[in-house]
Amino acid sequence: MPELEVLTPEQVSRYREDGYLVLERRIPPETIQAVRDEIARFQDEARGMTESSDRLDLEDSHTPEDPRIRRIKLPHRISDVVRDLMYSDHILAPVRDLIGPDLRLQTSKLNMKSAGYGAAIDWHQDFAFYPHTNDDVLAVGVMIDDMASANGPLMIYPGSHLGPIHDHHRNGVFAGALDPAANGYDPKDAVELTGPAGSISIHHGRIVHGSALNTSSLDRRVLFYEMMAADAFPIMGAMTGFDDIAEFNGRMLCGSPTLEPRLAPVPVRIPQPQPQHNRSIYEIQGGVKRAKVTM
Ligand SMILES: O=C(O)CCC(=O)C(=O)O
Repeated sequence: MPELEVLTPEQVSRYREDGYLVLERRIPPETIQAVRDEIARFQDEARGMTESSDRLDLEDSHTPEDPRIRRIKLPHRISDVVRDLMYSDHILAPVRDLIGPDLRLQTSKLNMKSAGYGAAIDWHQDFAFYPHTNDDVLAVGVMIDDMASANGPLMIYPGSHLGPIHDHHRNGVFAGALDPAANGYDPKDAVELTGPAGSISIHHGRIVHGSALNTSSLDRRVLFYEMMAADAFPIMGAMTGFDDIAEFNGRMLCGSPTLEPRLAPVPVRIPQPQPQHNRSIYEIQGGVKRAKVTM
């Protein structure tokens, strides 16, 4: 095994077995505060808006007078703070220890899950949205607020990243959600990824995960950076943009790109055909209501 930068061999083994890790207080408090300040800027932008834009995804209950953002889309493109954090070793060093050294960005998003109404996300596997030639694919979640049972933490089924990619279709169309009961998952086996603000979670692209509505009085904002080994190439039909090789390689986070995909025997389902409204997971899952995420 190459020398590890920040993780212990035990943490690496645990990630391989369980499919997730939580690293407490990994991001400096001043950086978390800077992200909160950026969020306040976007909240001002949402005032007066009547529908979602390519920057802000609005809650169904949003009104121009009472702005409610569900998600800030691709925040690394519209916030230097979020972009600098993405390229920092706070984020990349532990990921390099797991799937490095060469990493490419899939996407970034800041899920707001605001106090009182923040939207739920149904159970799903990220790899069902963007299957790749190998599964060195993961998501880093930066906890911008303390994340506890009460405010809708991310929940996962440990070890589910070693199983199949489940059916995320409904009526012959990709619906972005799976039915946990029909696939043998018992709610008592779900684990909540909690921690103080500044902690990060890392979850495997194949792990079954979701989160409940936030009915508490505490915000639960998580900034996700989703990424993969540079030799994981999207499979045709995956929800991964591919304009051309320059744009593809322009998403490198560290290390070197390659033209030689690594082909691993991973389970794959193609997320096609796509639903009519597919601009975000909320829209895709909104077309279908299956098992709600509850504990
Ligand atoms: O914000 C969450 O709790 C879940 C995020 C997620 O799984 C997603 O956005 O794909």
